Amino acid sequence: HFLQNVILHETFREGKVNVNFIQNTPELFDIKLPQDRTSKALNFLAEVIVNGNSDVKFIDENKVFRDAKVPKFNSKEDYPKGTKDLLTELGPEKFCQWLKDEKKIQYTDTTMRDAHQSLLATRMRTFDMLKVAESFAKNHPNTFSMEVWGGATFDVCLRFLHESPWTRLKQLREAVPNILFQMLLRGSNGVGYKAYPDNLIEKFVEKSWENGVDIFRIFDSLNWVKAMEPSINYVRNKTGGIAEAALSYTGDILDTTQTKYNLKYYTQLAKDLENAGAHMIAIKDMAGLLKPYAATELVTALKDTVNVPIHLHTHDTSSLQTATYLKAIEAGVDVVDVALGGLSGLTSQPNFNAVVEMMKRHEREHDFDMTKLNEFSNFWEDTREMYYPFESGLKAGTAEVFQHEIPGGQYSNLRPQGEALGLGDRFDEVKQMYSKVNDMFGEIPKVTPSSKVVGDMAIYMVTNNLTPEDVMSRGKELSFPESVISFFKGDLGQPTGGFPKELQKIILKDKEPYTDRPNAHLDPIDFDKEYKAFKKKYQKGFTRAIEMEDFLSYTLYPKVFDKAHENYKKYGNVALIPTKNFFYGMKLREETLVTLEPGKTVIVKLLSVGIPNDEGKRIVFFKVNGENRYVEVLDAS
Ligand code: 3PY
Ligand code: ZN
Repeated sequence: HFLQNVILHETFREGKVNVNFIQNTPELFDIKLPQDRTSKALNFLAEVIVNGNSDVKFIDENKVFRDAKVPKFNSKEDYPKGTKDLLTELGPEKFCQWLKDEKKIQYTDTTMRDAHQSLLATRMRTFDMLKVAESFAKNHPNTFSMEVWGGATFDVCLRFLHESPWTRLKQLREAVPNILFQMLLRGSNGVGYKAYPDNLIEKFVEKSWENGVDIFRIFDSLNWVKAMEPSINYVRNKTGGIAEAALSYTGDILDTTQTKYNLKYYTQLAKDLENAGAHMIAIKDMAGLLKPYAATELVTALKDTVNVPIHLHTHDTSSLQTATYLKAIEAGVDVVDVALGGLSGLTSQPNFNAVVEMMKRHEREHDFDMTKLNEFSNFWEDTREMYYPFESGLKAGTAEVFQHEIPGGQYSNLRPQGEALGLGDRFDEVKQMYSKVNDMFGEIPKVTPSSKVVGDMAIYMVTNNLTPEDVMSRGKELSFPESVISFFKGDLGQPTGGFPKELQKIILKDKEPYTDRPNAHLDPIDFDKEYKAFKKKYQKGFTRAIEMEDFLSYTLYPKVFDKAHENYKKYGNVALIPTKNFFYGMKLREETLVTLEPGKTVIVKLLSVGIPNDEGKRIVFFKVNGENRYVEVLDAS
């Protein structure tokens, strides 16, 4: 262990060792016999068996899970060439020219990011993704890109799944070396909910690229070009990847009574983003509001306005959006976002499998082996069963979305957020209030984090039985949610046309708003100093050398990182625990396989769970590879 401490020490790794190294480095002698990985995995299993997984709010004891089958592939065979190889060969500019010239419609598969973010509260675990990643890469190298990272997945991965999002990215990249990977970046808000220092976003972009991201879909929750520009530049200057800037679509361009978000607004925005350096433009229809005939107009106009490829993203909340895709494809859109059948539809993306069928014998058809593609849909349908506590409860498409405009990713969160505050029966009111708040705020695009501000205000008003008129007349006496105050101060940037002045005064009281970039008010990160301090604090709990990536996780989410780190020290790498056991523990006499590293799999069988002793602890007995082991767990009930 002394040797391990030496080898892992940063001074040693950087080759800066001198004769005083051992003498001046007392932490090298901090030798605690670490618990082995099997014991840590047993600690975790025993904890969930006795106390449950705190993230699972109810358990259906009768639930039977099906075995999700991984579609066949040849693990010995080389990967077929895909878009990632093409990007490496051509570089971003020529690659985008190739894409524009390509007649076949291209597909982005969002299954591993937006689909589960929008259907299962972002809880999909790396374990299940890794099961099929290689098979997908080998069976469907025709896929344009896979959205696998960013948005809410970063936060949820650390906070609820206790995994490192970076490890997820690295492992997926290894399993899928041939297809482009895509992430969703909230511009100056990174993968968080507030503005971060510019140099943090810059480092984040650089590291994301190094670990496997190729396409950065950059958006700003107020469509503020100034807020997207720095991220576009970081992608251009620090990576060999593609800067895809997004227009967040709101309103309805066909409705001539709506004058704010009309065709001219979007074409101008696209032009500005192209001028800011975007390699591609995305229409980010986060709520699924772009209707079929509007898609014809918008895509046609964008094609006439900019020279870069157009990528269309939508959510099928209304169940109408496949028609939108057909119209967009006929108008010349280059790529559309789809999710594998089993995780598609409703608040997720349109169905990959069905869209490919729709396009058969169309002049822009792109060939996919349907039998195989359907097997992947089945894999996710079966896998999804294990995530049932995180389902949103929405059972059918809803045309109401055209009124309330709640984004797909938020919809599945807003109901539980309301329920937690006792508004379970008043979700209809929350949805209506959401739309009224949008009007009060002067009609803003609603996408993370601006959507959260509108949601918080709606919930606040419903909880306190306030009407918009009440807010205007009695607002001076009210204390508004933190996120709302922060928004009106300018912390998320400036909305088109500015803030509604009267409401801004009511909400801010005597606080002064600002009108420049919120990032300008933040001190840059002192990487040298802060990274060093971070390493000193956290290295001990790590069985590998700490990396800049860990520091970035910590800087974005300090408390969440700290908790995940505590968890790691106790339970080791819980990403290795099979999903069924991760959420629900084990039944008596159940056997499960835990692969601790390639080639090292242990067979764990649950033998018995004892009654609590005087200290309230239960003894959980396992058989591990034929040997008896036990763990003591405090029963928290
Ligand atoms: C996110 O920011 O996570 C989104 O998915 C926005 O649509
Ligand atoms: Zn989305």
